[in-house]
Amino acid sequence: MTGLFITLEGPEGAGKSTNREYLAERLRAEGIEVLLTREPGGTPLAERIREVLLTPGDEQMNPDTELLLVFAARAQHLAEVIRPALARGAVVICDRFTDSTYAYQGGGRGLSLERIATLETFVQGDLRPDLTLVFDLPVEVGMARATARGRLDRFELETRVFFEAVRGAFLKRAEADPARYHLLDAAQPLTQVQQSIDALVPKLVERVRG
Ligand code: T5A
Repeated sequence: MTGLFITLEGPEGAGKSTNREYLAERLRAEGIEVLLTREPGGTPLAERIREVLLTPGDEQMNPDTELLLVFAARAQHLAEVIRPALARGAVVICDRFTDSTYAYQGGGRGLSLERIATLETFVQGDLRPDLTLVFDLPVEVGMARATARGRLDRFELETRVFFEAVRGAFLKRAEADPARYHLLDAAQPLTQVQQSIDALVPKLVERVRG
């Protein structure tokens, strides 16, 4: 038995954390086992790596260091949490995954996409999400939401140019593979975003029940 691997992606403040709970509750209401997790993080060790990645510091982090830390956390998360949950047939909903690496380290930092793809295969083998919801919104709207929430993390301190590149990378990936990606207009009021999620639920339930 294999479960279903769903990832939520998009720029800062797009509503991924808010809506992951919403989607999980909708599936649980159908009697489906859902494991809700996030990246970077998802295990105690990976959460420690998350702290390193998100905490601003005096020493500038080298982009290659950042890339390797993201995949180090992912290797732990896959081994300890994601693969076991999928193996027992659960739906895994993960707030960010490797699309964020392509968008932030590839689009934002300008690292080689081929190098990211090599690490992706090294760490994940052939495991890829079954469905990726991309929460898309203008950079200024997302940043206003993130800023309203309080202190900014190391990524949120980046420039507008960086975030435009991140957004563009997500959109490019979504356009290239419409079978896997589902684009949501995250600038809409929350009730409308959640109506779009509701519309996906029957098909997901059908997929899980096979
Ligand atoms: N990263 C991650 C990499 O660089 N490489 C990688 O490989 C990975 C996996 C993680 C950081 O790590 C980077 C990317 C990130 O910078 P994070 O905290 O997990 O950081 O991700 P963030 O995007 O920073 O999380 P946010 O919490 O900022 O964004 P969310 O989760 O998209 O947004 P959410 O749900 O918290 O909502 C933000 C605010 O907006 C409101 C919410 O109530 C909340 O206050 N909101 C809305 N308001 C109006 N209308 C709506 N439709 C709304 N939806 C939400």
